[in-house]
Amino acid sequence: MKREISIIGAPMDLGQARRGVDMGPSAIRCAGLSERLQRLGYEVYDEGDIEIEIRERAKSTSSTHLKNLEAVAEGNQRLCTKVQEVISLGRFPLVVGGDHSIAIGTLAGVSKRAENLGVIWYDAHGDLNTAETSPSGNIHGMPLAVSLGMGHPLLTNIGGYLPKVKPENIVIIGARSLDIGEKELIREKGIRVYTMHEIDRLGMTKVMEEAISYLKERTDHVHLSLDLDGLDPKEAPGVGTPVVGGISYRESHLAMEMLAEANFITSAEFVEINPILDDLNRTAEVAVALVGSLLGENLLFEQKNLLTLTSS
Ligand code: B3U
Ligand code: MN
Ligand code: MN
Repeated sequence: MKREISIIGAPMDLGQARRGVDMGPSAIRCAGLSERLQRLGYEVYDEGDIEIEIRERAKSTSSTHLKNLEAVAEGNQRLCTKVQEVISLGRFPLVVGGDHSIAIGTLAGVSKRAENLGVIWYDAHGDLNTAETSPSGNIHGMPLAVSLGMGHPLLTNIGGYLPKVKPENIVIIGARSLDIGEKELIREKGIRVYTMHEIDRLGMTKVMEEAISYLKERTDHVHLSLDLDGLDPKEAPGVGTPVVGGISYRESHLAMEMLAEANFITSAEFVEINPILDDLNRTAEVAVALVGSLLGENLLFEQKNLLTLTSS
């Protein structure tokens, strides 16, 4: 049984305004990502970083208020191609960012093989803005809407088809900063959301049990898109848009361990790690620890089998 993982770095910072998140892939490598996975017994291939234009050269030429639109679209097209290549080799794509606009390319890459792609969006935000509803023009606040087929065609058409995901196949976990337009879209499309209120009320165990059984019923592949700002900024301070009152480190590990036990995640990305804003390299270290749990560290401890990472 193949247990191969490809790490793909996406040093994207053009989807938002703060400097430094392009160093996320480097920070997460420094925190020992590949060694951690090797220790779990996986065959790890580091694919290096995809090419992203630097901010100084990424002038937006079109009339839109979406910041760095063309350069964000080009980088995401390259990411999509890379993810598809990795999948065709039978490997698990693990994308490390970079701001959350890279989910546009990752989802375009992973959804091609799926009839019904499921997405777990672990985030303080909904990332469901369109050009019309975005308060900032920052594309990192839009990738989930783009994946639903809503937004600028340069973004929605990446990979050559749309939409990438159906609203009923999405579960958002950890939301606590949703814009008005995002709330309307969530209601209109019937997107399942577990806000901090539900996490407090039900507990993470119940939230994950529900999310897992909901997605198991209706999807054939499930992608985890984990924005480190889903966690509380006390525990993951190195993010560009921290929001107080977040998911704890322990709840996050529990969530990842439950996903490992369910053995149905077929791709993942960890985004928004900004080492310039971090407390030493703590947030990248948290990310690496969570990747370990997602990929079965606790199962090994309990002497169960390592995940198969079937890609079919
Ligand atoms: N919803 C706001 C803020 C935001 C979204 N994602 C992040 N921040 N990280 C926006 O700009 O769309
Ligand atoms: Mn996000
Ligand atoms: Mn966020």
